[in-house]
Amino acid sequence: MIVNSARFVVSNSTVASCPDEERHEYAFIGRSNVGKSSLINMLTGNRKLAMTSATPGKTTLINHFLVNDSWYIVDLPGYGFAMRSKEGRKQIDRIIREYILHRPQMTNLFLLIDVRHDPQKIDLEFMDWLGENGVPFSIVFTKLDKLSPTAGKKQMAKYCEMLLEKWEELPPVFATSSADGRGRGAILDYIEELNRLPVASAADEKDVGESSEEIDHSEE
Ligand SMILES: Nc1nc2c(ncn2[C@@H]2O[C@H](COP(=O)(O)OP(=O)(O)OP(=O)(O)O)[C@@H](O)[C@H]2O)c(=O)[nH]1
Ligand SMILES: [Mg+2]
Repeated sequence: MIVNSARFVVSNSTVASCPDEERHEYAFIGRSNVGKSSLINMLTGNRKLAMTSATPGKTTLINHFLVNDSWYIVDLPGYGFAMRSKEGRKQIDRIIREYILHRPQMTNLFLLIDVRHDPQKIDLEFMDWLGENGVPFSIVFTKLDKLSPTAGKKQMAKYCEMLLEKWEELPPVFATSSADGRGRGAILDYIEELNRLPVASAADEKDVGESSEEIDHSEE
């Protein structure tokens, strides 16, 4: 897919105030500093679209960007940022949870994992929570440019093997770098494919029965 245009539309702290339109949207989530905003800029070809920062905790709201005047990319705050106050973390977790569970037009959630790190409890628990709630998601390894090709492949294989110990099958997996653009075509093609499906609406929203567990920061 060719991206002809991408523009910022709105930031919100509650899902209820998000754009009320039947458009596909794709959200990007993961630990603080994993590279969500950078990936969005890489996908849209606009380095200034989503705000990025070397300091974790930059994105604190639900940010909608309209692409090709037809579908949305959503930049979400990162979870697991230890420097936030307990109240601040709770607030962010609430925003994330509500958005994910109550946004039927969110066609797919891209869960970002820094390829350099071994599996982290907080990400694994987050994936379990997505599974329990029937949320469609894909795994996006980020910052591949920071490892040699061999080390990157090895690290991803190790991660996937570990997931397969518990999961019957893997969700789609993408290898990316916002620095050199790898993975861009694969993600955009995947989005293009999903854009052909009808947009889900509140009427066919599954009764997901929100699990009451909060995202656990105890090891942060
Ligand atoms: N080398 C390299 N650096 C990256 C890549 N992606 C992100 N970064 C850097 O990682 C830092 C964090 O990137 P962001 O895109 O702001 O991360 P985020 O996940 O949006 O962070 P929060 O909004 O704070 O949750 C920045 O310094 C980026 O330049 C990548 O693919 N390669
Ligand atoms: Mg960000």
